[in-house]
Amino acid sequence: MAFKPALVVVDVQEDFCPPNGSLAVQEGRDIVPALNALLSLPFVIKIATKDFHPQDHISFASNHAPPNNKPFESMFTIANPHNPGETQETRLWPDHCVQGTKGAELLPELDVSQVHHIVEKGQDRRVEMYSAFADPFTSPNVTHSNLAQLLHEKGVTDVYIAGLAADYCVRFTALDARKEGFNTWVVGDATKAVDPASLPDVRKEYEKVGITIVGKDEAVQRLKDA
Ligand code: VGL
Ligand code: ZN
Repeated sequence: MAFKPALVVVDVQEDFCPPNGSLAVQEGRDIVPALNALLSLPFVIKIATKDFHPQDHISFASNHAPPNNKPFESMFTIANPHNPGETQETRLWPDHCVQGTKGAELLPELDVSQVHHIVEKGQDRRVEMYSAFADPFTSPNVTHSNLAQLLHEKGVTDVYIAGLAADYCVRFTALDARKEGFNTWVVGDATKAVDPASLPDVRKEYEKVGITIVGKDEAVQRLKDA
């Protein structure tokens, strides 16, 4: 059986990390040593993703009218711009990862010299896009990145996913990797969650679709043995 593994490091950006991130995930910075260990390995392709929003992005609470514009709390129904009958209930956030700002930058301690491609996502102001592959709409899909193409072109069989945040962008990137047909592995101890209490449900979701959570040591060993 061929084993052609890819690594996708999701959204390891200043705005998702202490001490200054607007949407800081607790201990978000602490996963960098694990990520750098993964980045040192001979994956067929290593990709870093960036949440990369325009200032008028629909997911920013600041772009909505009160009273339903509380960051982290308010929900908003986004309609597919091509099909108002298809809707997505989504959470509103503080402004984050705005194109051209410090908050959108990858952490300087992340070993970007090992990264082959950077995939930017969330540029379309009209839709939320947690997944590094595509927005969540299907009838029709509104926008997608070149990630699926990059992975398929390289003949990738297995996708290892780590980074931020375990319950949002890592989760939806993993679900889409599985839908693309890849053996999908989430490196659990190289992620952190916005809401750690949600992780049992995320694990159940992974189990249902055949995504496996692995430890970083296990992932490192698999790559070394390959
Ligand atoms: C993310 C919330 C909003 C993430 C991105 O990278 O997990 N979370 N935008
Ligand atoms: Zn975002």
